[in-house]
Amino acid sequence: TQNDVSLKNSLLKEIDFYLVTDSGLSKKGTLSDVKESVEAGCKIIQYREKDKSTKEMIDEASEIKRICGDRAIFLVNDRIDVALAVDADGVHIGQDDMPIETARKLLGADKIIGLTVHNVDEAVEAEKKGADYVGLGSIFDTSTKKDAGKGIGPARIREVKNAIKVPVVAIGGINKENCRSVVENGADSLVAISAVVCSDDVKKETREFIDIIKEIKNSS
Ligand code: TZP
Ligand code: MG
Repeated sequence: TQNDVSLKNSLLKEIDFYLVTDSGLSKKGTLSDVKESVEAGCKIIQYREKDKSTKEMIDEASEIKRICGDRAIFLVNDRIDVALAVDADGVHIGQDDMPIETARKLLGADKIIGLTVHNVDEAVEAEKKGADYVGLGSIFDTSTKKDAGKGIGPARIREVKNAIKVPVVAIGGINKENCRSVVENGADSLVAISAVVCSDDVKKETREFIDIIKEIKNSS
C-alpha cells in the first residue's frame, strides 16, 4: 500500500552510512564487522556474499539478522531465497539479477527492495517498477567490484536525485576524504566497503563516517 511505501521511504531517508559486507576483504570476518558497525550506529546492513554455499549463507544470514535486531535494517544481496529463508527486511539486486517485478511478487509489499542503477534512465525505471531505493554507482573507480567499470563521478548523483523521489544510496570508491562531494551532491546515504572492512577498527571507521556525513548534511 501507499502507507508501506512512505514508511519505508522515511526509514531509508534517515540512514547516513550503509554497510555492505565483504568476507574477502574483511580483517575479522563478516559477523564481527556487522556487530561493530551496528554498535557504532550503522542503521542498515547488506549481506553480500559471493563465495559461500547456500547453507553457510543461511546460517550466517540468521546470525546477522539476530545482531541487527531492531537496531538496523537487514538486506541480502542477490539471494531472494536466502532473504526469505531468514525473514530479512529485504534484498538488494542488480540489473542482471532477478527482475524487480518478480522479486516483489516473491517478497511482498512490506519488504525493502533496492536496485543498482548507473544513470538517470535506469533510476527512473527502477522507481517506476517499485524499487524502495536505488544504489547508484560506481561513483569513483574501485577495485572491490571487478566489473564495476569506471567511476561515473559525484555530479551524476544530483542528476539522479532530481529525477526520482526514492532515496539514492551512493556506492563505489568512497572514502572519508572524498565523501563530502558525494553528500554535497545530494546522496541520502553512502556505502563504503573497503574503507571500512579493510580497517583494523570497523567500529571507529563507521563512527567517523557517520559523524562526517551528519556534519555535512547539517551544514548544507
Ligand atoms: N557495487 C558498485 S561498486 C561496489 C559495489 C558492490 C564496490 C564498492 O566497494 P568500495 O570498496 O567501497 O569501493
Ligand atoms: Mg547482483
